[in-house]
Amino acid sequence: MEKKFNFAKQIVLNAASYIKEHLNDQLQIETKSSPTDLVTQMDKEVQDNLVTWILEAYPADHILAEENGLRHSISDGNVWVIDPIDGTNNFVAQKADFAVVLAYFENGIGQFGVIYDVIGDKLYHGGGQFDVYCNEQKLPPYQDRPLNQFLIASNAGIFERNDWGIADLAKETLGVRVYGSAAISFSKVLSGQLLTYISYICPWDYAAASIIGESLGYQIVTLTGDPVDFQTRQQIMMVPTDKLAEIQSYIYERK
Ligand code: 2AM
Ligand code: CA
Repeated sequence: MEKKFNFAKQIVLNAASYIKEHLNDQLQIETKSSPTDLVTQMDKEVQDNLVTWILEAYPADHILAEENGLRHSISDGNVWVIDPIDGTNNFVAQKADFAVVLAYFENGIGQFGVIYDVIGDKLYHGGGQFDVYCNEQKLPPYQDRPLNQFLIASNAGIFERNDWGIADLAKETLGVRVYGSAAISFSKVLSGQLLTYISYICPWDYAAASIIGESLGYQIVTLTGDPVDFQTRQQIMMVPTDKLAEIQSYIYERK
């Protein structure tokens, strides 16, 4: 597994080098499910590169990835989960605060995750049998403190509408942050800078963070407290297991 883990880190860094080399290329931007759900040729090219490298090295493995309808179930065999660019709108509008994300499962069991904040040059990696690091720095497990000493992050719409009482929860904290990339937000939870990240996202957005987070005392659950399905877009939160009950006490169903 160590060889596969090192390979994963290397191809994520290679994908990021490709993005940096082409950072000033003209972007061909298309919309997908909504006017704010964007994809560019870079998302597709980076994903194609990652898929090619993985299948050249491991021809019997399978892929679940955001673009081009690659939808293998994580519970069936050796499965790589790819988000080539997480935070595409940040990539398009800011050329910063986006990530390359890779997770690896064997028959549904998460083996490791890799999240690379490309412009911030921070590689978060680990989970399963591997310790969790940001670059060369080992990350400690969740350290508890009161709600009013933490920031939280969510997607802007959930906060704006107070969906599920999330704005009410935010009032009990130091405040809410909106970063526009699930992976960047999760990385700030993993490094203890945020208590939780609450959003409406897809399996490739949360797979790596769920594997890495489990090693540090976090879990990703739906806002109803159920396990995530790794198939559909769901309203989810990454929370410290120690704080799950307290956070859930603020959450209620509301549109
Ligand atoms: P993406 O950039 O890979 O699409 C933005 O709030 C965050 O939500 C990003 O991490 C974005 O991932 C994710 N997201 C998932 N599904 C989305 C959708 N349909 N529209 C916009 N953002 C989406
Ligand atoms: Ca993406």
